[in-house]
Amino acid sequence: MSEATHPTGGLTRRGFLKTTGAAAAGLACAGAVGVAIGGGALAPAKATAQGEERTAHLCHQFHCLTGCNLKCTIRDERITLIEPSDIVADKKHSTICLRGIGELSHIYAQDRLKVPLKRVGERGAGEFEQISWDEAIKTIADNLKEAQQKYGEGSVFIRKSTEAGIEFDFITQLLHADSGGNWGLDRGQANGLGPAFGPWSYLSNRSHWEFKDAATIIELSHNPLESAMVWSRPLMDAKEAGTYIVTIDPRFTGTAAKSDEWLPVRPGTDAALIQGMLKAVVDNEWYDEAFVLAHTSCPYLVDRDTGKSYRSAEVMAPNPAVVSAEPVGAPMVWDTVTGAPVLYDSANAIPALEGEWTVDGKHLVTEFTLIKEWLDTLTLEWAAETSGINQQTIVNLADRYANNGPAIIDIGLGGADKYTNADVLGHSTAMLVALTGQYGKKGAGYGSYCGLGANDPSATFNYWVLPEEYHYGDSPVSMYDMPYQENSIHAALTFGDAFTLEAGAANDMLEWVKSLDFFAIVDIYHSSAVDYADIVLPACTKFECEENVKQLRDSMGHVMLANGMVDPMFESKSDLQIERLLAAQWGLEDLLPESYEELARFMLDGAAELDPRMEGITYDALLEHGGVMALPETGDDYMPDGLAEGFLTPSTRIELYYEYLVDQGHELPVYEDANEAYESNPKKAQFPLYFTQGKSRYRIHAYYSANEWFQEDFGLSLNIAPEDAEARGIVTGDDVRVFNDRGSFVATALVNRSLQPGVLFMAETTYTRYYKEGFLQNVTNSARLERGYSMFFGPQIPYNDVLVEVEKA
Ligand SMILES: Nc1nc2c(c(=O)[nH]1)N[C@H]1C(S)=C(S)[C@@H](COP(=O)(O)OP(=O)(O)OC[C@H]3O[C@@H](n4cnc5c(=O)[nH]c(N)nc54)[C@H](O)[C@@H]3O)O[C@H]1N2
Ligand SMILES: Nc1nc2c(c(=O)[nH]1)N[C@H]1C(S)=C(S)[C@@H](COP(=O)(O)OP(=O)(O)OC[C@H]3O[C@@H](n4cnc5c(=O)[nH]c(N)nc54)[C@H](O)[C@@H]3O)O[C@H]1N2
Ligand SMILES: [Mo]
Repeated sequence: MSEATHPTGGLTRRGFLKTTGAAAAGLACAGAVGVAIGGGALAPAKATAQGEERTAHLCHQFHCLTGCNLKCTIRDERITLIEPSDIVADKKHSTICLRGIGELSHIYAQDRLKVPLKRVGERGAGEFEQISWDEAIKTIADNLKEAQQKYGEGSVFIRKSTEAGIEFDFITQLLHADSGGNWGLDRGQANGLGPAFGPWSYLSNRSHWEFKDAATIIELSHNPLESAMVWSRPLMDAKEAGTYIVTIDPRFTGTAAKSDEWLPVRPGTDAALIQGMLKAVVDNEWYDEAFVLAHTSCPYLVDRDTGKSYRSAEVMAPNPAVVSAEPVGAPMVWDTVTGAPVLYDSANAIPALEGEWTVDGKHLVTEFTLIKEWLDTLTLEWAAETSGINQQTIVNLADRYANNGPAIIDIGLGGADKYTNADVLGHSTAMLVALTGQYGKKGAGYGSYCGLGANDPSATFNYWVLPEEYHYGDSPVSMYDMPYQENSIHAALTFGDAFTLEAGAANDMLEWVKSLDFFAIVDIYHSSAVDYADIVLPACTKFECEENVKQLRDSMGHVMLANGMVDPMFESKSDLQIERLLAAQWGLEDLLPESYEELARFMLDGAAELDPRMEGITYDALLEHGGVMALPETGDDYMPDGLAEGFLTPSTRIELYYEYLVDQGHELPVYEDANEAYESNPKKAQFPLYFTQGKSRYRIHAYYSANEWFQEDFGLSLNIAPEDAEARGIVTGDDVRVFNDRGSFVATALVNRSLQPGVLFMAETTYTRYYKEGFLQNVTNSARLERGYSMFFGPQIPYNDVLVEVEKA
């Protein structure tokens, strides 16, 4: 490939590997990973050099949910400049963030994994020696084969981290491996919202470009100015248009700073705040009665004595958002014309919204009556005391939300989602949206406005499928349960560090990993789990490939084919070639695409037959256009709003009463404390501080930690309020130890006013090698909510549901 002609620029690529490979082979041995390679691949390009220069474009990271198209200047086979793309159709999509600008320092970082490694020390000690690719691949295959022969197919666990797993995941399916079951991430509120609006309704079906059409936007536990930087634009457009923005966050975030109002909620108590709003809405009759009658389950009848819905014999499909739900009868309402129960959709009926009747000895009430009775048991004093937000503020917000034109609740998938009581929050917010009718009209809506197909139309590609006999194995135990529940896993292979990034209480997870017969990892950087692996394979970054093209993705209304890549650095390889090498050990490599080019051609070939909007977007056309082509415009309002064609619920209306949780007392969003983070927890005597985390604009989770610029200036800051710091004799710059009964780590104190006393904040997560001692994920919580197992997305990992103490280290 090194001599291949560049398809757009017509320039040749040099034999880059010939020199860097030799340099890397010379240095790699135990402990040498991360040592500087003098004058080799990591040396800066000379700005004055006269050399061959070309540009290439690619879709940057997915997992910041952004996917900027970046323009790279490559001189003498070294990337020398990274800029926002100038060939996207719409200038507003010409975006880049600090991570994109800083990529040079990241791609050429010292902490890249450079060569295949074999563990020589204890698991966890990080002692390795260099081995050949052949030996590494064979060792992995031998161990996976042995496990499957000894213990069965289900004994092999293979998991890709999100960013590593977007285009394909072949080897897992070829081996029928266990891929770890429910993810346990980003769907805590979704669990509580799904039964009402449909399983995937937590992803807003509206465009964030209509933020400016809202009178009010509530940013609920969401910090888009860091977690969705390049889309802060629609939010700022709204601000300029006069939209009133409220941010609910324990911390004074960048987003809070741009808002009209900041509500510093106590961690883990958002549901109490929303329930205070619900109470104000119902007590003051600020609900939208016409919407409630037409589109929600509020008039449906419930048998007061059993808590079960009163239904006809006629069978309807079960609620798709409820695990193992049974088919149900059609709901009934009380018809005020005939004075009798009738089917909910009877044409001539005028259903009662409230009331209680006795039919055949059954005491029937409407759901709305039950909701009112439940809200009567709550007080605004309670909501204020629990959430830390005063009563009048709660009432004012409810008034503004319900009575002041269209309003949006834009939820974050971090923050409040990462407590065990997130489903209660989701259910409460669903009720608030439904009762006020803030749904299905321009400038109104609820969910994560996260652009995953919602802000921009997405492309249609063919999907490379393996022959039927190759498929994922069962995952009877989810990954987050593996340290705690009996399971059949004996050997593991991960692409990216899933074990410590995706599981709370990393000490527990790593103890379990240590108990495995075998563990191998494919990563680009020396991530935390690398030290526990028996074999380590170095993958290359997005900017490198054995070929001139790499992944095909779609983002921001464009199809993007990464083109003009440089060769993989050191001895790294692309994920596709690594999967092919592995597959070859089973003689199955021919089932995989040979190259990214073959994969991209396949994905595009005939795509226009699946979706006419793909017309003309072919592999060759893409290369001619520098790798970027726009999809036809669809306008802001292209997504269905759910009202016309109905919701994905049995009755196609918003169903607010969760019959499947009657036995657990959660048919209504009855408040409950978080698992650990709550005021009256006796643990607070020992561990008095809430430890919250969130995203940093400098990283995508742990990714970008290896960028040395970021390490210098944006390292391991533990944000602490002045009162808490003073009480412990801590000043900015001190090394501090953060600890609880699960573990500890050392970070650098940053004393500041962004936090209320009693609350800490730190950006999640960074590879262990950047800590002096321990790491953040040691102290986080892995409690799983029992109720969660009956929910669509399963229990969620409550990373933020954490109490700690801090002392000077
Ligand atoms: N830069 C960057 N962007 C990213 C990512 C990244 O790693 N880096 N990751 C992407 C991913 S996977 C996700 S899921 C999204 C998440 O996007 P967000 O939800 O915006 O991300 P977070 O920063 O985790 O959480 C948001 C806020 O929740 C606050 N918070 C903590 N506890 C509570 C609480 O109890 N109540 C309330 N109301 N707020 C609380 C935190 O202070 C934080 O400011 O970001 C995506 N975007
Ligand atoms: N304490 C705490 N932990 C959290 C959170 C929190 O709030 N607090 N938030 C959580 C959230 S919202 C999420 S979504 C998860 C994210 O967890 P992941 O889905 O695992 O995160 P990613 O950033 O996609 O993947 C990062 C890993 O993949 C590697 N990698 C990146 N690109 C590639 C590639 O192309 N090929 C290969 N082979 N490897 C690659 C990186 O080096 C790193 O090891 O983390 C969660 N972890
Ligand atoms: Mo996430």
